[in-house]
Amino acid sequence: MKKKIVLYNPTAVFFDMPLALIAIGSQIDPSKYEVQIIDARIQRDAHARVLEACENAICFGATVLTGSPISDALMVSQKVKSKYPKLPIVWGGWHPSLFATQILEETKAVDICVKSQGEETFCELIEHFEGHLDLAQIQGIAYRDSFGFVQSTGKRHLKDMNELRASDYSLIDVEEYFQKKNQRQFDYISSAGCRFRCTFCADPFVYERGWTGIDPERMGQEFSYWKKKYQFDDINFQDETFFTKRKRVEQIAQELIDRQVNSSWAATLRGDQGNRMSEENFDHVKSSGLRRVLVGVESGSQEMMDWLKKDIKIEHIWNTARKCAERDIAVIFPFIVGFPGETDKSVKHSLDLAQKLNALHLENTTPIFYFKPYPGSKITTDVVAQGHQLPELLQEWANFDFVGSVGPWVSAEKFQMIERFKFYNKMAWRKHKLSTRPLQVISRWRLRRSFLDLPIEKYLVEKLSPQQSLS
Ligand code: B12
Ligand code: SF4
Repeated sequence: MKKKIVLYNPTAVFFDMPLALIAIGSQIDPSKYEVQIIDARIQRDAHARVLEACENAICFGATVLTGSPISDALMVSQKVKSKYPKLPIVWGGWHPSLFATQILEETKAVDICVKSQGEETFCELIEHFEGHLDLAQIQGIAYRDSFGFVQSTGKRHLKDMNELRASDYSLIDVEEYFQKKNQRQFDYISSAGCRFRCTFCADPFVYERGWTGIDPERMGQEFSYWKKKYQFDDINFQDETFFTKRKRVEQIAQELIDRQVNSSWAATLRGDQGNRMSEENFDHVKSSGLRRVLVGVESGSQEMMDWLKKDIKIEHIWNTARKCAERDIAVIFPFIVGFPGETDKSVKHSLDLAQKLNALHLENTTPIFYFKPYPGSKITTDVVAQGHQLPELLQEWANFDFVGSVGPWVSAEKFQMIERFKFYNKMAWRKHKLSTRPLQVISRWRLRRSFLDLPIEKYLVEKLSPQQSLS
């Protein structure tokens, strides 16, 4: 009988495929082990299923993001620990990558934390569970030694993704994700890490500005294979910065065309990258199916952008926006407001730019987030040095990003104004049915006059269709 490895994805509000668990699970020799992925977003009674699956398993692993997934991951790990005290419990993902030691010092429900890229580390952990390798020899982990002290091993350097086995999607029920998403959208990660240095982002800390990507030819082969099996009609690239290498992206586009994958696709693009791409480059990716890009703007103030070390000029954003609009490529332009010390003028620049980008192309969206000092970033390190208190306990981290908690850098008044702006900006610049056209007219009128008082329309719309929050 094959030995079992149980992997868990905690609850969350979107239904992206659990790429981290697929990635690590795919490295395990299927002739020796059975990998079982349980996803609390998809499967009912997920905790009960985990407890059942862990019978005779050799380890239980969970992927954990900062925020509400921590609560669920902790709860299920505690249940597993109390039913199977000898079963090793491993956490990996962004939160353990940042707080490996803190987690192990707080809870006995977790035995090992994996930091950063996890494929090779997880294989070595399996070797350890089989008695072939010492934990101290495994790079990129924290663990409790036989005296109960938390030990941390050295950094594991980024492994070339082409040397890893391809992700095996048969580890999950792909059809269930299509159903939940309400579209045959295939999630895929083609690279790990990011070369840039934005000071609000954890990536430079976790991946040390390293980057590795799968070769286009291998991607082409994978897509042909999965297309035949799953008949997807959209690919959602989850890479941090998909367009990192322009030539590579061109080759990927050509693979999609040559292999007749016949699928639209969406990915992340930086403003400077879009600015550098020629009109021909844009035509090419569009013809291969590009339907949407996500271009992080963060701020409409050049001064703020420079402070964030985005290494992007506002004119780059405009050039990218124009090239996309001309080809009917939709763009998500996320903004962040409420950085420590951010002035009202800077926030106003952001709201103005958001409105203009929306007006440029009705398929554009401009979500506005409030700055939260996510761990691992330069700004967070700086505010902590100035006395800002970060959460310490896991439960505090779990409550960290509840929507509506805006941090100390946004007053209640400013929050109210921004929320109203978000509503009217959305209503003003999206396609409407005839019945809701008056709402569009009112919203544009309000924005023109910067009149956000008495937001009756907002109240009514939100009463009739409440939004789902992220955490
Ligand atoms: C998909 C996604 C989501 C999905 C989560 C889907 C899920 N599985 O539950 C949704 C849409 C829900 C989401 C939400 C948010 N996300 Co998000 N998201 C991503 C995204 C784009 C891809 C994640 C992914 O699948 N990566 C591919 C896999 C292969 O990589 P990986 O997760 O890093 O896993 C590797 C290692 O970490 C490790 N590993 C991971 N898990 C495990 C488990 C074990 C046992 C082991 C051994 C190893 C291991 O091995 C893997 C292979 O090397 C990442 C960016 C990115 N490219 O990673 C952001 C990212 C993870 N998200 C982020 C943020 C900030 C958010 C939001 C706060 C966004 C917002 N503004 O509201 C929210 C809230 C999160 C929450 N608290 O619920 C941050 C990280 C924050 C953090 N510290 O946790 C990221 C890194 C983006 C960024 N650069 O800022 N997100
Ligand atoms: S915000 Fe995007 S581009 Fe900047 S460091 Fe993070 S992943 Fe890289």
